[in-house]
Amino acid sequence: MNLNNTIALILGGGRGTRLFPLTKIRAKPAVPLAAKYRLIDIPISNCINSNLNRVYVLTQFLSESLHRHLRQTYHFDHFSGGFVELLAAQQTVDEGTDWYQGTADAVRKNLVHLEESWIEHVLILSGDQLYRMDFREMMQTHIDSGADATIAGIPVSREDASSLGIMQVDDEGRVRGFVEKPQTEEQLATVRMNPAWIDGHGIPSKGRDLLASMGLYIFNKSVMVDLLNSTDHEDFGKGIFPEAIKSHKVQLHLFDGYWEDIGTIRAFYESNLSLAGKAPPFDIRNPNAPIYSRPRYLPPTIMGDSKIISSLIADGCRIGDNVTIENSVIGLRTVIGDNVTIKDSVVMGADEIESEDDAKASGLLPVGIGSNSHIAGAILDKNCRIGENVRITNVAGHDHHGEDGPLQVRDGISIVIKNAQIETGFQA
Ligand code: ADQ
Ligand code: ADP
Repeated sequence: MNLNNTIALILGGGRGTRLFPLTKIRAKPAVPLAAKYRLIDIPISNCINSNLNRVYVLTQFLSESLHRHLRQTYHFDHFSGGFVELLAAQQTVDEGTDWYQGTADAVRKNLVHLEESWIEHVLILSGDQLYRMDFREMMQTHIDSGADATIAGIPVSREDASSLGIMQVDDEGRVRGFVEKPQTEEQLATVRMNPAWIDGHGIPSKGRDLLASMGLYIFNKSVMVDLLNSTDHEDFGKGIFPEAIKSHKVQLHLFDGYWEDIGTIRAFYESNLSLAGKAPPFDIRNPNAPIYSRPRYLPPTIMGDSKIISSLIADGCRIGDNVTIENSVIGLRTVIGDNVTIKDSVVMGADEIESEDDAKASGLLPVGIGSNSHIAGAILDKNCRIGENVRITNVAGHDHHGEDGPLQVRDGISIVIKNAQIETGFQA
């Protein structure tokens, strides 16, 4: 199976409110992930590892940093015809009327890019999920079943169902019912599966009797264009997909690997930390399907007499003496002073290695985490300047705190926003 007549459209994010404040000053696809990647590297790597190298990324605004990241990371031999290109709803971050109203609207506004006749299939992907999938297998399901559209689905239990689209399929795997984010038992009852069907397809159901949409679709191009042009649905999940199962043949592609939607602060935080454990559910070291990112030529991390337990440490860091880093993700170029404790935290690092002269000239605290500080249950966005003797542990037990300011709390997680400074001695 090859994907020579397929184009991938990656939905790079709406207003990004669920990942706020990480998306306050950057496009969602550019959010750093797993110490050295960005969210967008996951779906693009899946495409490349599936031999699919024609990719558009749909995003709300043309972010210079995202553009640079894509340009510097993904270039192909020009004889291959491959490209990864950004299609932005508008050119600036000012709010305006040109925002994509939803996922379907985003694709509808870019149909002009799909006109070339070699494009027969369109693969629609989400930009905020952590998983590894060979899309050639999904295409095989699509072709074998003769479907107009194929959707990837994964068995889930009741607890996970309310934030996902839930499908019901017939014996042949054709999708017959669908409810987007069911909230009530009555709604669930209309799409519940017989677990024996899931077991019968080689996937142990283990109490999971619901099939969730992973938000990944293959469409025959003409079908998708018709659906978009003949309706005004703004979203795939809420509008286009329910419409498609009524009027067309939509097939399930069953998947059972690791798959996480990381579109909320808590999911993003937990997925990052899960990668740092002894047996991570998602293997970033898989040599057969690597995750690609921008080559950076950084120096190795230098560490003093310190202790690291179950953590990811990226290149270019400087870590002092008597530091304890536990169950944490430490991003590129992070600087950590002496006697610092970092626990259950995601530290994104810095965009540049700051020289002492630059630090002095800036009149600000140096980039990094000052000596004797204690960070727990936190996300520190890039280029943070954390003073000495700072404690960020959310002692007050806030769940949601602050809409502005350098330190905010979301889903119980303290977040120091990008480029923020936290003064020496500060405690929260
Ligand atoms: P959600 O993830 O809630 O559910 P949605 O908000 O439409 O659906 O987001 C899908 C993807 O599109 C995300 O990557 C998001 O960032 C991006 N996106 C959203 N609005 C966008 C816009 N205006 N422009 C560009 N990109 C945009 C969907 C399905 C469910 C399914 C889950 C699986 O609707 O049925 O179960 O995905 O995660
Ligand atoms: P993020 O998207 O994570 O917030 P950016 O990619 O915008 O971060 O990087 C922030 C800063 O990093 C840029 O404003 C720029 O100063 C610097 N930078 C990173 N890579 C480059 C590069 N290749 N060329 C120039 N500046 C760069």
